[in-house]
Amino acid sequence: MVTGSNAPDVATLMRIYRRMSSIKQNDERMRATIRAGKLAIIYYSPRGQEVIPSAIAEHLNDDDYLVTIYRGIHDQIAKGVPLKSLWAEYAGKVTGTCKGKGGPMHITHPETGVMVTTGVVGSGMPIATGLALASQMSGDGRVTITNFGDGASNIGAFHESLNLASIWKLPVVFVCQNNGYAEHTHYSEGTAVENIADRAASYNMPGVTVDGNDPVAMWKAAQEAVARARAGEGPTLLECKTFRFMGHLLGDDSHYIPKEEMAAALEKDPVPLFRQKLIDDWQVPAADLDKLDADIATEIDEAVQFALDSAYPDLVENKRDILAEEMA
Ligand SMILES: Cc1ncc(C[n+]2csc(CCOP(=O)(O)OP(=O)(O)O)c2C)c(N)n1
Ligand SMILES: [Mg+2]
Repeated sequence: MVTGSNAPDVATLMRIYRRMSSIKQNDERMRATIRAGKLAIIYYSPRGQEVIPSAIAEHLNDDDYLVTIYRGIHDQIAKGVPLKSLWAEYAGKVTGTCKGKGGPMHITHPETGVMVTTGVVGSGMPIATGLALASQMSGDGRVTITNFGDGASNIGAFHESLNLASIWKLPVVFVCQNNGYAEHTHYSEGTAVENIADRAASYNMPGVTVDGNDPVAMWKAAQEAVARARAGEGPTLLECKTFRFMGHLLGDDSHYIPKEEMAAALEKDPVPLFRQKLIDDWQVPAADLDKLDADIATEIDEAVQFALDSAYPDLVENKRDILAEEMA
C-alpha cells in the first residue's frame, strides 16, 4: 500500500522480510524439485535478488502493473501471484496462471497486475511504456513497474522506451536489477557507463543508483520513484545493485565469476542478514521469525503438491485463448 513517511516501521520491515523469505524458500524448493526430476524446466534463479521486489511491493497497489523477465519469479511472488497457480504454471498444468500454456518464461496474472513475463531481453520495456500510456489515457491511477537486467540496458528498446516515457511523462518506473553479469559476461565488458542510472540523464529523468540488497534503502528509493510516477511527474530509472548467487540458469557452475567475488557476495546474503537485523535492531523475537518461516514452508509444500497433482491441459486448449472469438 502507498505510504507517505520516509522511514519504514517494523510492521513494514516484517512484510518485506516475509516476501524475502518466501522468495528464498520458494527458490530452494524449485531447485530441489527440478533436481529430483519432478519438474523438467529451464530455471533462472533469483537467489540473492530478493530485496528489490520485496521492498518495491510496499508502495504498490494490487492493480498496479508489473512487467518482468525470465528471472522474474521473485517479482511475481512479491507482487502477490498465488503460489499454487505459479507452481502449476511452472509445471505446465491446467491450473496454472496461463492454464499451462505459458510456462515459466511467460507468467501472466492480470489479477495481481502481472501483465507480461518475457524471455526476449529488453522486450518488456516498450510493453511497460504502453501499459503506462494506457493508464495515463484512462486516468486509472496505476503505476507500471518494469524489471530488467543490466545487460538489457544495452538493447535499443531500453533507450527508446526511456525516451518516449520521459517525453510523455508516463507513470512507469524502470527497475534495472544490476547483478553484475549478463549470461557469462561481466558488466564491464558489455556496458560503457559506470552506473546504468547515468543513462537517465540522456532522457531527462531522474536516475538513481541504490543498494538493491539493503531493504531500507530500497524501500526509500522505490517510494520516491513510485510517488513521482503516481503524481504524474513521469518516469524514474532505478538501478538496484545486487548479485545472483546461482549463475545464469540452473546447472551453470559460475566458473566465469572470480571465486573471491562470489564468496564476498555470499557472505552478504541479504536474507539471513536482514533476519538478524530484525532481531538485533528491531527486537523482533527469533521465535516470531521461525514461525513466519515455517508458515511459508507449509504454504510452499501445499503449492508444490497442488502443481504436481494437477492435470496437464487437454489438447483442445491449443485452440483456446488465441483469437478474440474462440476457434471451433
Ligand atoms: C534479444 C535477446 N538477445 C539475447 C538473448 C539471450 N540472453 C538471455 S538472458 C541474457 C543475458 C541478459 O542479462 P541481464 O539483462 O543482465 O539479466 P540477468 O539474466 O542478469 O538477470 C541473454 C543475452 C535473449 N534472450 N534475447
Ligand atoms: Mg545481469
